[in-house]
Amino acid sequence: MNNRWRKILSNFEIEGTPIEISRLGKGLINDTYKLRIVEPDLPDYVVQRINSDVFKDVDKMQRNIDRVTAHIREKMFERGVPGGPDRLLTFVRSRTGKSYYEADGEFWRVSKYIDRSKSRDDVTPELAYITGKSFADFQYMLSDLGGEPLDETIPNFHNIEFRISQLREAVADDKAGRLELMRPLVDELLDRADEMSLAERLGREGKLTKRITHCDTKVNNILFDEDDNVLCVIDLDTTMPGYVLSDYGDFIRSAANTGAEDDKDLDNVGLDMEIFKAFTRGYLEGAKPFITDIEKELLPFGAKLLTYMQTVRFLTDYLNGDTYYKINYPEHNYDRTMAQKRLLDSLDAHEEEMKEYIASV
Ligand code: ADP
Ligand code: GN1
Ligand code: MG
Repeated sequence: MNNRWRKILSNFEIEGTPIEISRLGKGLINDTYKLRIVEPDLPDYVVQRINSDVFKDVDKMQRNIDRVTAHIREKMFERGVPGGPDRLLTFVRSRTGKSYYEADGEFWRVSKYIDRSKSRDDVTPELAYITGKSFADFQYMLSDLGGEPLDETIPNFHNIEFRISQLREAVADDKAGRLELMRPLVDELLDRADEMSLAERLGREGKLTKRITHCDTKVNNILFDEDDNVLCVIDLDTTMPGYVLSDYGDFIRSAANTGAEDDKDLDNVGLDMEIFKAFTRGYLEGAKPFITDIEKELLPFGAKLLTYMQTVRFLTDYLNGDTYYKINYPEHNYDRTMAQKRLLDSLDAHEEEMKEYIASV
């Protein structure tokens, strides 16, 4: 462990002797590490450098997260859920008493590593079912969070009208000189702008209400134990007011794909109906206490919307010259864009089948 790490860690109330730090996860925004502690009876830690270009007000974000975790802790206590701290993110206080520390313009936070946890990038139908229940239950537990509404940690994060306006700007600027090749796709996506703005319109008309949503319901934001039980929902940075369509749709987008998010072989990519069905069944079971008819009816639209939105976001970043998402090679955002678009085509093709299934549950 070098001096730079020692200095960062010295700002947090860490128990035990840090020995080794190693990279963790595949997130596209923050940098995540595992910190190993020498003493075997003490927990390890997760150390993260928060991307403050993306999360511009870290203090507000951490206050959101503190409120969310405190509320869920209370719910678990009321329910008598065993396991306590193993079942919820626990952030370590820094010297300032807050759950993060700013040093040299960098923002850091530390949480307890959840012991014997596994995360996955793909799921079986059984896991999709319990994941659906867990994300719905996460929304349910937060449905009676009192006080001021949570802060939008990224303003307009899942507002498709805003994302479309960002694409239009990227097209106008063509900063990376990549527009010519992408023009047909840009036109095809922009032609669907109205169709995809349905939720925002319904929101304005008062027909669809915002709840507290996680807004990053990728499979790797759930931790499982060695028997494949769900331990906890993690990565709470974007937990904020939103439509349930966000959480439902982002899971289908990220997990019910027969290929990878950045698959170069587009023939691998398509909707996995088994995962779709299992997740939907779990989600609807967990959401029973609160979901309205219109929300339920809009779920297939949510799956399309989040996939469309991610296509727009990857394409925007590609046109801007890769300034937002981490990339592993120069054309990475191109591959991501094309793979998301292929998934969107597949969702379009399965629309009736999705609707029929949801109506039957
Ligand atoms: P990001 O996706 O922004 O990089 P996450 O908070 O999702 O950050 O963490 C990345 C990965 O690190 C997760 O997918 C999970 O594998 C692992 N991880 C994160 N927090 C914990 C934790 N408290 N205990 C165990 N593993 C964790
Ligand atoms: C980012 O870094 P990660 O995996 O938590 C992004 C999500 C995207 C996702 C695409 C703050 O999430 O919105 O859906 O990449 N997070 C942010 O894989 O933009
Ligand atoms: Mg994550």
